Amino acid sequence: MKHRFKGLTLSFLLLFFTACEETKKESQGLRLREKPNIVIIYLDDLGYGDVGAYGATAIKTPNMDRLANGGVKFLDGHASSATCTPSRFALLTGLYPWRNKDAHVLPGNAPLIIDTAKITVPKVLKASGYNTGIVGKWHLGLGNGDVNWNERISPGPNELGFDYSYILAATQDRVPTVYIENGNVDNLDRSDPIDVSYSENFEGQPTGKDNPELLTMMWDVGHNNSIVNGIGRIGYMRGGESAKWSDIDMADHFLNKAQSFVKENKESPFFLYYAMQQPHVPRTPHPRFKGATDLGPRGDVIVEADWCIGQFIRTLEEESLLENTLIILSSDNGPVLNDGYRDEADVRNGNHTPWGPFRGGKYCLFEAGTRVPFVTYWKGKITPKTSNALVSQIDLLTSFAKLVGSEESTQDSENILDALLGESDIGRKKLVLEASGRTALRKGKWAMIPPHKGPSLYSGVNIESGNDEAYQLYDLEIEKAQLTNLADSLPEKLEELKQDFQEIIDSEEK
Ligand code: NG6
Ligand code: CA
Repeated sequence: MKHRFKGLTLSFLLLFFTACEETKKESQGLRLREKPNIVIIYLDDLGYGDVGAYGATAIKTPNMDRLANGGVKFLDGHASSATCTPSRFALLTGLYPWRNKDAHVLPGNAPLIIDTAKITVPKVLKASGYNTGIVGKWHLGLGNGDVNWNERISPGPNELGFDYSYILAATQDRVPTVYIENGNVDNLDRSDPIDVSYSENFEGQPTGKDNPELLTMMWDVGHNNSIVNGIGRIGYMRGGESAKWSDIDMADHFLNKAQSFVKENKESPFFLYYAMQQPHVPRTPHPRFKGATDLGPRGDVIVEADWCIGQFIRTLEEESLLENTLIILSSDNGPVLNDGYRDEADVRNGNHTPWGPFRGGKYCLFEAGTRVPFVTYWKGKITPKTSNALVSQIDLLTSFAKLVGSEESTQDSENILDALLGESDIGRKKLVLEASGRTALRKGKWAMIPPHKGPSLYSGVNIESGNDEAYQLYDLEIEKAQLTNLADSLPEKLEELKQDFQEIIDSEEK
């Protein structure tokens, strides 16, 4: 009797514990499902003032506006650098780009500049149960040097935490002009292997310099090496005919891949880094967007990008995922008009102000170099608002980690999750900005640019560098355009910022 009782108690206890385990598993599963999908929509060279919600009138961007007006529209949001590679490095690693001597605009055959042992955004999210993907522009190098484009190319995005990758290696204006899926060149015919060189041409191959009659878009500065689809590129390439991309179809192509990724991963939380190629040069709108603006191809490709964003949001809606997806919309650096092709971006710009109310643009240390459209959108979760918080893309790593319950962080990436979700107006206090190897500091309303040698104007692109041999100090609350240097009149403030700046710059990488 006693034994039977004991047996029963044991069975009950067993049942009880099994039930508890099940509930625990279920609640974990629930929590897992409750983690929102995360999508970064990242444009290339889109300026603060290129978006309707940020003041543009010559370009209509209803879909970006929908995100900006339905989410948090940050007015002081920054890319980590005024050029592409360093910004993308910081976005994925949560580290300042000036910590990595290789984080500058890379050629298309550069080796991968991120150490595969380092923590990255996709690794953090993958460890929290996310399926991770990148579609679009990479520009962080591939392989270990001397890449063979006809075999699997590694290391690359898949070795940094992305389960799926569909990328272009560097930029639309650099060879190789092919797509790479999970390390393999897409549509490659092995009997027509690809060769790439950034030092010399392959015998018998036409170039933009020697064969301008083959060009449909004229180069202005550089961009006169190999010709692909009538467009001169940076770098030389031979072979790979069947794999070469169609420039006018690139936007649709990436959109398709991004939509497929969403559909294939809708059951689990997913992270998608949708790195669009517009409005970087060469600007090649699909014919259905030609003439969408009066600004020429630069305006037209922004409308094209906006349409793609609309289609992408529609897919999220159709899959009933919009309420469960945090979308970040931003750009890798500030705007540029003529960036090396004669595509009329400068002559047809009219009164449009891609740089918004700020000074400078791409490559530049003044605000327009890094202050870009920065939007967070999460339907039903984020209450629409405008935020003045100082936020940087470098902070996404730690903030996403917090969002998914991970403790991962880096020394440079701050937790600004509350600001990103619109629940707080407090962003980061200080931020070091970078432009082509030069650095400057933002602290609250102050911008401080230490002395930098070199020309004050970039030839070719006609953009100021921000360089001066003296210290520059600006009060952005009084004057967004950074015209009045207060360094001499506010020596104490200058001293304070110099010290803050030096402290960050001297901090060792952990
Ligand atoms: C510059 C190119 C420019 C663009 C830029 C990279 C010339 C004259 N200029 O060297 O066209 O490709 O590199 O842009 O070649 S970024 O957005 O990827 O940083
Ligand atoms: Ca860029």
